[in-house]
Parts: sequence; structure tokens; C-alpha cells
Amino acid sequence: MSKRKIIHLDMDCFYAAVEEKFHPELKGKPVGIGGPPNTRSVLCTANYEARKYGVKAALPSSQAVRKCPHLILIPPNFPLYISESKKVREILERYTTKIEPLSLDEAYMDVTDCELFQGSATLIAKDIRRAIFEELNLTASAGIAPNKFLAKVASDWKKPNGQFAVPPENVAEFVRTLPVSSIFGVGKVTAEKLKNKGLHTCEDIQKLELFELKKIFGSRAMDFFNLSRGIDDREVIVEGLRKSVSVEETYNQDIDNLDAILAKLPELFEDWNLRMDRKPEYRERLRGLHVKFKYTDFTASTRDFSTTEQPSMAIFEKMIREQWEKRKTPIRLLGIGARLGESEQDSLQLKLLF
Ligand code: DCP
Ligand code: MG
Repeated sequence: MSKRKIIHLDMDCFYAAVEEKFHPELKGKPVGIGGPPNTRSVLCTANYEARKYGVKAALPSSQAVRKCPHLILIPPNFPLYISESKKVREILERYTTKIEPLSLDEAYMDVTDCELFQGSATLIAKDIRRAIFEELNLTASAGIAPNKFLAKVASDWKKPNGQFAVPPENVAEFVRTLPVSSIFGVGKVTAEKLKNKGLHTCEDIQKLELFELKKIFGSRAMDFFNLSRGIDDREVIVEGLRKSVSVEETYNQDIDNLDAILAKLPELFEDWNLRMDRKPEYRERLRGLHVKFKYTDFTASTRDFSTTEQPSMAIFEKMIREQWEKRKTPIRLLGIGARLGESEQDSLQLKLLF
């Protein structure tokens, strides 16, 4: 494997920072981005002043104002965040064309071939952050590492307005104490499952043989084998327009009844939600949902449902029940997913997010 130099850049409390930029009177005050507290709205994010009170993304607005009564709640202005995000992108393009945005406020960059600053990725990241601050009056944090996994973890290390580098020679030491929850795809359900097995850090995972990992992680065993050692060969890819976001799992044993199928849903739903959260545009472009069964004779059948509503697990549960009624025979694979529309602009009325 050739040595790569990857930067993961992540804007600090992005939506809130953009609001502060355009409304300087907010500076120094606790700010949350979200709908009013008398609705079921949850916060998109909060600035660092508000975080001191335990106010953070995904917290219902009603609870946020209880934790911090003088919180200033601002409804999200996505067109503004998109336009600021484009300006950040233009700055990044001065350094490399190998940019993979993950959301409006995050991107991977492969700067292996960038010759600025004698090729020092640390200095390149510093300069990117300087330019963003000077030109856009926004701060960003960065992680610098030989791969995407470590760069993303590292960008959180010195947040806000800082950066952290994991040079190749420090990788082994860096991953040793890293919690398993840092590995992508490990959500709350999986983390809990691992905790119950006494697996807390990447070092704990490293101690397992591949066959043991297979028992726990199934088809993802090799990923966990590598990631727990700080190995990640994924390239930075400039992605085309995605048509769907789906997850599916083939089970070691066929599942022959509806209850057992439904019992598989929470883990799948969590995994799918994590993928949907990789880019806010996925939720904006949501046009339909599907569930997929593959039967023991390897024939597959999907059920599709058109909607722009943000799905709860209950919708998938209903779809699974309907799908089961069709054949009532054992399945070997269960999948759930979303169909995405072509254009971002036509669904920017973000009623969907509330
Ligand atoms: N976001 C959201 N809902 C979430 C998490 C995030 O709508 N549950 C949006 C709002 C954030 C943006 O995505 O501003 C970026 O997400 P981050 O997790 O990077 O959070 P911030 O940039 O707000 O804060 P940080 O400084 O921790 O990066
Ligand atoms: Mg951020």
C-alpha cells in the first residue's frame, strides 16, 4: 500500500457558526439551531457556549431550553449553509481536486500529491484553516493521517479550531486506546454488544483471531480486523449522484418467522440511519423507502413505498409485515433502504427535518 496523506476537515458548530457570522450580536451567547420548543423539533447543532449547558445536536428543543433557559433558538437556514459550504469547497479546491464531501461541513482530502509547503500535510491543513478563517470568518478543525479512518477520528481531537496529526509512526500507539465506538458503523447497539463481551478499545479487538471476529461481525470481520490496527485502504473518491442509501444483511441461519425478522430490524435501522446522516442531502432527497427479502431459493423481492417523510422504525416494521404476508416463507437476507431523488433543490423546503 502506498502511503497516503489524508486530511479530514470539519467545520466547528457549522450551522451555528454561520448564524453568528451573519448576526454578530449572537457572539458569546448560547445559540441552538432548531425549531421552537413547543414543537417536536430537535436541534441540528448548538454553539460551544450552549454546549456548556449540555445542549447539543439531536436534543429536542423543548429539553434544550430547560437545560439552558437563555438559549437563543434559530430555525435553520439551509440555503445559507449550502452557500457557505460551497465557499469552503472553493478554498479546498486550491489545494487538491481529490475532495470527498461527507456533508455540508465535512470533507476528506487526499493531499498526497500536493506540493505546497514541501508536501507537509500538517502545514497544508493549517493553511486551509487559515484561509477559511480569513476569508469566511469561520473556524474549522482538521485531522491529518495516513488514511480516512484515522484522519476523521483525529479531526475531533483538537476541536474547536484545532488540528491533530497522526503520522504513520504513531498509528499503533494512537489506535491502542481508541474506543471501539470510533470505528465507523459502530452505533449504540453494536457498541453495547461489544461492551458486553468486554471489548472496549481497538486493542481489545486486535487480540481476537479473524474467526472470532467473524462470529461477532459477520461479513464486516475483515474491516474490524484492519481498522482496529489503524489500517484503512479506502480511497478518497469524488462521488457521483447517489440513487439510494440501503443496508442489508445476509444471516447465517434462515429466518422462518415474522417476529424473528422484526427482531433484526433495530440493528439494521441504526446502521441505515448512520449512513443517511453521512450527508444532509440524503434526507433532503428522500423520495421513497424499500424493504428487501431474499428467500432461501435466492429469489429476491422488494417492497417500495413512496414518501418524503423522514422514516421511523415503525414504517419499516409495517412494510416488513406486508412483505411477509406475500409469501410467508423463510428468508436469508433482510434489507431496508431509501430511494433518493435527482435534484437537491426541489426539496429544499426543509419541512422534512422537523
Ligand atoms: N447536523 C444535524 N443533525 C445532527 C448532527 C449534525 O443537522 N444530528 C448538522 C448541523 C451541524 C452539521 O450537521 O452544524 C455538522 O455536523 P457536526 O457533527 O460536524 O457538528 P457541528 O459542525 O455543528 O459541530 P462540531 O464543532 O462538533 O463539528
Ligand atoms: Mg462540524
